[in-house]
Amino acid sequence: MGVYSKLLLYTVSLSLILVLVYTVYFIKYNDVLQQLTGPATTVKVSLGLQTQDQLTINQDTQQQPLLTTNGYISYQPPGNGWNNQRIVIEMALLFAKILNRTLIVHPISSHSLGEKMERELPPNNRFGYITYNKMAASTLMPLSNVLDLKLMSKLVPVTEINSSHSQFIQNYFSQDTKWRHICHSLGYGYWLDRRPLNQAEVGLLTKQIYTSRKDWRDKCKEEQAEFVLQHEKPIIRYVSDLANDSSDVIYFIEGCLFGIELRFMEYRKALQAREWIKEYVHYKSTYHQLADAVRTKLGSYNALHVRRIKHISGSLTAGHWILEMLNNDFTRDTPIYVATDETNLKWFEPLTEAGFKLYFASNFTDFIDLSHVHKRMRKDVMGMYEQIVCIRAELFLPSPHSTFSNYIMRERGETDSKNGFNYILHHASWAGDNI
Ligand SMILES: Nc1nc2c(ncn2[C@@H]2O[C@H](COP(=O)(O)OP(=O)(O)O)[C@@H](O)[C@H]2O)c(=O)[nH]1
Ligand SMILES: [Mg+2]
Repeated sequence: MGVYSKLLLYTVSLSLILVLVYTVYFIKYNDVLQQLTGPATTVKVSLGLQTQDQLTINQDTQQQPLLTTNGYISYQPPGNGWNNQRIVIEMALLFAKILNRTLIVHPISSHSLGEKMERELPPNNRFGYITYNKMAASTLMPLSNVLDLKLMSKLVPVTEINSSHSQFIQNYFSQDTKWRHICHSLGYGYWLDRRPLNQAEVGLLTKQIYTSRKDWRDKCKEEQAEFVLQHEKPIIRYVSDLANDSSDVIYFIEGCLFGIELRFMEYRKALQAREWIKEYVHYKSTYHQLADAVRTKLGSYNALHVRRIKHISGSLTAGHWILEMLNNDFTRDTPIYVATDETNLKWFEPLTEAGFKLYFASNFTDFIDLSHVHKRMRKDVMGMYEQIVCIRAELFLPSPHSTFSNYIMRERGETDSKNGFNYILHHASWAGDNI
């Protein structure tokens, strides 16, 4: 081989190696590259978080142009049970969508660990969000392990935080970033999507019914004076007032997005908000595993959610559940899946003695492997699987006042009562329903 041929061969080989190295590098760091080229650069500021703390879930850049957003929306997670945390995420998603901001989501925490930590706090400081802030990242679970964030990011750009909340807060305080803190509680009022535009809408506004939740007044204390000054008339805050807010981050403090009501002036907008939640907040497909196994093993089945521990439904007797089942067409020859937080399954013996065939998560342990889940999170995660079992049952009976049950009912397509506390199933409602 001549000198020139050798040189040509070397050059071609070198180019091939360079292309290979670049491809490997590109695949490996694609996330980081996307983060640099994604919404984080289209918003006004970068939060400057470390890449290991933050994961940006971008839209599919091939199919859709990147959204340009006005900044970020985030929230103090409320701690407590998973469904309390889910509701906060859903509300933050609506705010992000309406205000065209990027949503920053946080990991989820264990209910039982939160309760244990709460007992160690002074009695006047026992809030889920305070325990949440004390939790190490190792006990928290990334939200992307639970919800399909790729799907959610088709509605708004989503940035996922995987650090502890105190780390997140520490990072942002070190940044030269403008934050707006908001606290608004159902104890003092509600949210409306915008201010009235005409007389008819002013009329609609003045007729609004609002029942203050006194038990929510331990949050957003600074609203108290305003509430008293306006003779306990509800404080209405308007989402549209935030549209021109120049803050880089709008942050809901004290876990206050839990329990809020967001009312819409127009019916079609309320419906749309509900559709956004229905379409873009989904469990990851793996969470259907238990429901598939239950269906294969039991065929057609009915389901109960029996909430027992430290909950108002815990006072319901076994006799109550038997009566409820009889009054709601549950038959003795249709198997019944019981989702419950009760660990003493002997409690259900009267139901079995009454002739009902009951099945529990413990009958399906072969189908679910939770060994990779933090011990403290296992009950919460099992509950997620069980919610889907209940959603897919023929008939379902809920525990009253449980956000766990309410989610199941909402996903089964049940509707709210017209008046009263219709935020129970849907936190987004139409102002016309509230008169
Ligand atoms: N595995 C399982 N856990 C449950 C069940 N019901 C309640 N839990 C546990 O109790 C917590 C309930 O909190 P949450 O989901 O906010 O619902 P709520 O308190 O009933 O409104 C969950 O996070 C679970 O840890 C259930 O049927 N199965
Ligand atoms: Mg709860």
